[in-house]
Amino acid sequence: MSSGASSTGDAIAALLRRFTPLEVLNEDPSSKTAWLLGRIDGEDGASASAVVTVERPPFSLGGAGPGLFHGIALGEGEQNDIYSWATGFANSAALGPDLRVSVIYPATEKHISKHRRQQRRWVCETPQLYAQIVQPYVDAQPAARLRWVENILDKRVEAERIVYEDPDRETGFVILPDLKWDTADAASMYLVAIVHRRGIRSLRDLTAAHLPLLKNIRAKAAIAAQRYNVPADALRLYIHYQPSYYHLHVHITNVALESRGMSVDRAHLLDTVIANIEDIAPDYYQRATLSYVLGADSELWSRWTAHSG
Ligand code: G7M
Repeated sequence: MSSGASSTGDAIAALLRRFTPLEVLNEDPSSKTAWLLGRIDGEDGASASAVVTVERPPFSLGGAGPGLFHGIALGEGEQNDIYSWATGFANSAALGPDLRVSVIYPATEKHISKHRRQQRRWVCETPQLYAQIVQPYVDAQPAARLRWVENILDKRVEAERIVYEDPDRETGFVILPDLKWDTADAASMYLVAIVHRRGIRSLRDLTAAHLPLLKNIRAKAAIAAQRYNVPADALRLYIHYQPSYYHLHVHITNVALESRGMSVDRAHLLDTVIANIEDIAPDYYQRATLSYVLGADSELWSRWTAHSG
């Protein structure tokens, strides 16, 4: 799908009109997000699964003027002394959009299982267990999982969203807004740096040979963030282990943003990664024991249980 502004919105809206919901996969009141599984009938009559994420975006009230609440329609509420409250609809462009949707269509079983509420399991991965369980899983990832990454690196999609690029094949990368961020609100800034170099699958592959690349991302993230007036000392940079996609990328967020992805069971701070490799051992991540949490319905967890069972 191309990324022109309203034409993309129109295309997604047309898709969603054909969406039949089947199951609420998950709901998270704290991030005001819900994940739905459904079917979408294709133009050829065949139907396929779709995962739709709906969330309430943060307010961006910087330019709010006197007409802010002119369209407001409120329902049931309460008044008590000087306190009153009600819920309803803003109907106001000044308050920003009230819905953000993202669609995965057609969705694979892996997409569906990733978004379905599930029990979580802790694993402690030694280098030996990496070699026995995880590496075969990473090697078996279908190339199609990285099509969106290749689309970005080859400028086929999201090209106009790139805020910084270093084109060097070894130490270069692109920085652009993560799909989770609509760019309206700098306090929730969420960018992703995707490296040009192919074949660095995860944290486990990083060695001293990659220090120039990692330091380059560290340095240039500040230039990208300037675009949104986020200062260099308000950035949180981290790498997920396990990632969802095995092509090295670095998450760059405003420190003000508290997102699920920054939790200790997944996020490895880029500064620490650089220091571990530079100051402790060039092969730190080939020797380290790494702990993380997996969904109990994930394929990787089933490989762990098959190995221990
Ligand atoms: O968990 P992991 O470290 O693999 O995170 C991948 C990141 O890439 C997540 O923060 C996703 O929101 C982001 N992402 C995933 N896709 C499919 C896209 C995409 O198509 N475009 C952009 N800009 N970000 C994406």
